[in-house]
Amino acid sequence: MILKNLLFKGELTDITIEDGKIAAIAPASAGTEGKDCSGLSVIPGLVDMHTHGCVGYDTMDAHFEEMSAFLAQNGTTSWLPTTMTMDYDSIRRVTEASRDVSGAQILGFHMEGPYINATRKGAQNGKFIKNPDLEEFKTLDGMRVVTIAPELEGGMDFIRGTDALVCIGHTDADYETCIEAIEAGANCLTHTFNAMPGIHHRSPGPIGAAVEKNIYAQAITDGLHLHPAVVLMLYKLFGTERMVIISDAMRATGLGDGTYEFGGQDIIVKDGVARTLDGAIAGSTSTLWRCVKQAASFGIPFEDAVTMATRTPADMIGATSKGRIEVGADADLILLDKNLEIERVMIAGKFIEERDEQHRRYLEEKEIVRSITARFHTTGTFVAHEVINQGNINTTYRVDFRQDNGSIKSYILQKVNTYVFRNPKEIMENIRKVTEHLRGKVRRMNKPALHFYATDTGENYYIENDSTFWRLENCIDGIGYDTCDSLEILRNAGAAFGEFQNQLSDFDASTLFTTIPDFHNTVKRLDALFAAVEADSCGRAASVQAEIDFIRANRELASQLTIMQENGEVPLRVTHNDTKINNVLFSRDTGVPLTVIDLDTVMPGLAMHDFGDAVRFAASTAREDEPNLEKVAFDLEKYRAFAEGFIGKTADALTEKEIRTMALGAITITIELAARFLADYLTGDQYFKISYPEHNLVRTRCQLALAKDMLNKRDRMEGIVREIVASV
Ligand code: GN1
Ligand code: MG
Repeated sequence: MILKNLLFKGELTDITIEDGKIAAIAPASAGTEGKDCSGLSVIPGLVDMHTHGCVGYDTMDAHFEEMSAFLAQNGTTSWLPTTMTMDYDSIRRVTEASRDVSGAQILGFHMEGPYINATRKGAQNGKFIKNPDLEEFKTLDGMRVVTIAPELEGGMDFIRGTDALVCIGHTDADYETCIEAIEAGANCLTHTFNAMPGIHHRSPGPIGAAVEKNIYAQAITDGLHLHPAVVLMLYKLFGTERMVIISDAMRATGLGDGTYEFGGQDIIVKDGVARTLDGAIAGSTSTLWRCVKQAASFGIPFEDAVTMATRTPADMIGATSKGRIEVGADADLILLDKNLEIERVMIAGKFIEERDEQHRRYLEEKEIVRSITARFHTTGTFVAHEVINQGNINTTYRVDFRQDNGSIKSYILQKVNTYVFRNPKEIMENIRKVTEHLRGKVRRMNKPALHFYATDTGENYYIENDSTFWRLENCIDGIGYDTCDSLEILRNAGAAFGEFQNQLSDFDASTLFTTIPDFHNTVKRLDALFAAVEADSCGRAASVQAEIDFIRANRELASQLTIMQENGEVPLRVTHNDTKINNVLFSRDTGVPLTVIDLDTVMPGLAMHDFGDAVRFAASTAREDEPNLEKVAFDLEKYRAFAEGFIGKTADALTEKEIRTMALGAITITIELAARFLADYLTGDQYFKISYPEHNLVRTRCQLALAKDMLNKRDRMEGIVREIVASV
């Protein structure tokens, strides 16, 4: 794309953009097509390294879409969502939230507290203040900047030890301490003058140290936090190379006066000024763009004010493709009219209007989620939702509700796939019985129990317009693994599924509905594949001959367990039937398994299938849909670890035949799943969710590669089970 007739540094020129980057800044040759910008001037998109919120949202809400959209409209094209002094879990949630936004790009996070000085807390919540803790900080993914008070115990070691950029702020440190902190690696002052000692002629304080050592200085130039003369003074002291304009904006930005929550406290905004109940100024309600214009109005040349909100912060945080208009930089641009009003904004080569589609879809989805969730008995007020990319069948969201005390309570909302689950009410009936059966046992173990919420009419589901089927369950705070290299965790996962089976051993299987008939009837699954090959409704069969041949060649082997079950040689038990390791949630603190989730397919089944499906997934060296088959192998060490956990729990209950066919269960279920993926590919991808057209084929090939490796290792797989049984 070429933007033509832009005023750049006082001259008319064209800017060529390729792959989201600036490819040329020069008049394009005559006759080349482009978008005429008829003399609009261009500056880089703004970079806000210190901002908390806007349009009713705060970084601590851990939902960035709305904020990013508003920021982009106001010229901020990238930012560091800045966290407040709060408890560790709340801050961690922020770092784990989705950064896939349609507007201003998220370059990482800025953590403002809790490692700050209580006497200079400003609007931070004193309740959560503590000394710097490097080990804790390291667990927070994506923290690019941290504000700390260096005088706190452990402050200097923290500065020396961290890779993040350290800003000195909310501090009572004197000049000498700040010099030491800067020598240890601190490189910036946080909202200079605010929440720190000022300059005294015998006590130059943090600012004296910062000037002497030539580090960066953030300044809130909204006209409220600093007197205009002080803004000019900082400009003269630090210059465009070192002074960074920030907004420090809070959630009222873009909205009117009123009472707002900020870091777990009430903030009152009156005439655009935000204050805590004690009267401390609590962040600004200005956009960064307004701060730039204010700074210019105080006498700083406009270009310099722009630099201090673009290139300087970008350089400071090491985002050197941001905040500049030069060849190779990201095409983050603001087009201004003659009165310096924002006309258009571009992020990574796309005008934000083109990104509106993503935002519009988000808002639509949000409205659906909000209105459906309202049907269930929840507490608090709806904040936002996030799509959870988990599972190949249902659509899953996390829905967050703010509670009266400011904390967030999350729920899991699911839209059940009624193509796959033809009778979802029966599933919910099964789940009700199973969770009730489990609840008492689980409580005795002091573990969280799954719970589905009721609607006003008392059902544990809600059907919208006779068509979509929804349910809401509690969100258990735990970690799930899509891949896992830790043998310890695998062993624990095996134990969790084994335990699950044990807990259901006294459950009356005859009370369960069969939610998907013949779910793991491998004979029928392969028949269905061959019927799909025969029909070839999408004309894809010819291209997958090798895969079909392999499955055909192993048809007999893969049918053995189904036939044994039909002959009564192995017993039906109440099984989970979908034992991917990501269906076990582990405690974040102790790593112990908390609960087994996804109970949709709890039905009578074979223990070998639960075991087999789990190792198929967890003992593979690659993801289930790895396209590069060289990466796909069956890892016997992982297999052993899982088997130790699973068999350790179930050996007593299992029959001799079951134990002997555990390894066969793994091979069977892997071939069966390959056949299911392939049948879905041949019939037009109606069953499994796909992310790209060939996804089911890629999954098929990956499963077959895994099955081949299992076949080669079958003797050892069987040997390992025998060894484990002998030792328990
Ligand atoms: C499906 O929804 P999810 O991802 O938990 C499927 C399983 C497959 C699995 C493969 C009801 O499970 O049988 O093994 O994909 N569930 C159903 O990833 O078909
Ligand atoms: Mg499932």
